[in-house]
Amino acid sequence: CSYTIIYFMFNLILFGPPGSGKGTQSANLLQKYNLQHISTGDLLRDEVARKTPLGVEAKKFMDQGMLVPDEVVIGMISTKIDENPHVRGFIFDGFPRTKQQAIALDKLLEFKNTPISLVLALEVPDEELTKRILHRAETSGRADDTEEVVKKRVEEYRAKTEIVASHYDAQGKVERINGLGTVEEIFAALSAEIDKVIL
Ligand code: B4P
Repeated sequence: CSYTIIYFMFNLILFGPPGSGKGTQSANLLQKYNLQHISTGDLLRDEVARKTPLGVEAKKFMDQGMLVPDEVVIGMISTKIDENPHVRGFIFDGFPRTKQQAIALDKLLEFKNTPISLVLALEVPDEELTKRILHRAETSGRADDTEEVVKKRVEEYRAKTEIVASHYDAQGKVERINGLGTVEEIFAALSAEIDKVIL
């Protein structure tokens, strides 16, 4: 795919319920816009696979479809931002997932004088989320891709994460995107919103 150069710091949050396509779309967007990807899900799964103390603790929550405690996730993000001082910007995928995480992220970025530029929120109905994740379960090997755990993950999203969109609505930064359609159609819709901000 073609490559778009961004000339100023650009920080994007890709937001949406579990299975809405955040991971899928991030992979395409970071190539197109040359941004650094930060996925808390990926970072946590890496800690779990390496059986670090953080991973052992996080696994207890993840296997039940619950959010990992804020202080663990915020610490991880802070380290990751510090490890990448020279990037054009970040795609935050699956973070922030609580209001506390959003407040912490704003503070971390304020310190660097590079606030969130845009929040793209993927909207997908619950039945479709379950269908996609159970389809992924056939090959993912993820302990949290079962029907019971997916139900809990969606509940956690509605109870604790949805509110993050209001936090950024108050800053006028949220664009809602229909997350139903082909991966290419959704990628085009997301790119169009980014281009409005950067071009
Ligand atoms: P994540 O790794 O963020 O998991 P996810 O929500 O399932 O991923 P995503 O929305 O990216 O779905 P994907 O693109 O893969 O989190 C896992 C767990 O980690 C959480 O439950 C929590 O315990 C913990 N965690 C992570 N971040 C945290 C935080 N900040 N705070 C606390 N805890 C945290 O898409 C799913 C499937 O749909 C794929 O199979 C894909 O191929 C398919 N798909 C994508 N787009 C499609 C389309 N357009 N049509 C059809 N299928 C599509």
